[in-house]
Amino acid sequence: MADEGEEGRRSDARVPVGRRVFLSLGALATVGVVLGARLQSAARGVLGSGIGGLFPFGDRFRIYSITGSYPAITAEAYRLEVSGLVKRPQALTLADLEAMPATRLVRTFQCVTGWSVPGVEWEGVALSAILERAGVRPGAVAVSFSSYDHADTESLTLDQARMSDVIVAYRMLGAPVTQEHGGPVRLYVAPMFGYKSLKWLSAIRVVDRVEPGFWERNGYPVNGWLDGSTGPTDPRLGLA
Ligand SMILES: Nc1nc2c(c(=O)[nH]1)N[C@H]1C(S)=C(S)[C@@H](COP(=O)(O)O)O[C@H]1N2
Ligand SMILES: [Mo]
Repeated sequence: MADEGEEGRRSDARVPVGRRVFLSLGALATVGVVLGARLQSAARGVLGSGIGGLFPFGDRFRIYSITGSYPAITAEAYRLEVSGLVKRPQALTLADLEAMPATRLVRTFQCVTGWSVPGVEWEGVALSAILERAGVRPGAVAVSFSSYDHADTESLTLDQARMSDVIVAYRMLGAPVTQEHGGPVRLYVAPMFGYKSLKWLSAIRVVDRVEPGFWERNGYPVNGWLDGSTGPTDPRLGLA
C-alpha cells in the first residue's frame, strides 16, 4: 500500500482534463507524460521489486487516471453490469468472474505515447464468455464499456470483443489487479494500445453501433491495433 508521502504526491498529480476539454493528440501525449512522471514513484511503490525493479530504464507502467484519482471499490462490493442488447442482463460479482473459465496471457503492454512493459502476466475471463453468458441479441454490432471513475469509456466492435485475447482481467503482474491499475477488475485488450484497456470496469453495454470512447473522442484511433493497421479492411475484424 502507498505511504502518506505517495498519497500527497498523488493528490498533487491532479490534471485538469475534463470530458468537455478537447485535446489534440499531442496535448494528450503531454498530459500522459506529465501524469506518468508524477506518478512514477507511486508506480515503483506498487510494483516494488517486480517490473519496476527488473527494468530500471523505464520499462515500467505509468499509472494513468483521467480524473487524477483512483476509485476505491472493494472486492465484495464490485459488480459488473452487462446490459443492452442481451437476453439475460447480468450483475456479476468478482466471485462470479473467478468461477468462470480463466484466460491467462503474457504480453508486452504498450501505451500509444511510447512506453511499454514487456512480459506482463494477465488473468481474467474472456469477454466472449461474458457475452455468451448474457446472450447477445440480433442487431448487436458493438460493445461499450464504462468505468467506476465516471470518466473513461471505451468501445469495441462485437468481432473485436470476441477475440480470444480480449479479457476482463482480475489479475495482473502476478497478483490481484491493484487499485491504481484499475482493480478489482479492468479490461485488457491485448491486441490494441493501452488506452483500450479501460480500468475500474463497471459496465458493459451491447449496442447497435460503435460509440467512440473518451480517448477516441480526443483523437486516438477507434481501432487501436498495436501493429498500426486501421479501418474496416483489417482481416482480424472478420468483416467483408
Ligand atoms: N479508467 C481509465 N482507464 C484507463 C486510463 C485512464 O486514464 N482511466 N488510461 C488508459 C491508458 S492511455 C493506458 S496506457 C493504460 C495504462 O494502464 P496503467 O494505468 O495500469 O499503467 O490504462 C488505460 N485505461
Ligand atoms: Mo496510453
